[in-house]
Amino acid sequence: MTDTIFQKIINKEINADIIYEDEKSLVFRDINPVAPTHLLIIPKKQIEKISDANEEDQDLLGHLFLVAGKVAKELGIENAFRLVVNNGAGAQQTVFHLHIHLLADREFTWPPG
Ligand code: DGP
Repeated sequence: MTDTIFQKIINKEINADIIYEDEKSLVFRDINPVAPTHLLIIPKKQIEKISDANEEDQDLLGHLFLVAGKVAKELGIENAFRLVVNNGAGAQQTVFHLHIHLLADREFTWPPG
């Protein structure tokens, strides 16, 4: 399996604006932001998409959400942010390493586009 661009960021083979890192996860700014604050929260474990996760990933997936809340607090955006996970090409997933988009600092509408 060839490494995705996110695996290269995890391996520090290419640069990213890293906001947070621990043994299980990494958070960095999206290179193509759709909001003034647009972060990507990723597991270091290679999981292509959320529908490929299984029971053994339960703690890891919970961890990613806790990291989202923690980083949001650190940035002072904890009262208004949106988390998005695109699953599969039909849902606009382009990088096949599971990631949660964290968007903030703009107006949001519902339903999302
Ligand atoms: P998605 O469409 O859900 O697969 O989102 C992938 C996101 O990854 C997209 O918003 C752009 C971002 N992205 C792609 N390549 C890079 C990169 O090399 N660096 C960073 N920081 N973000 C990237």
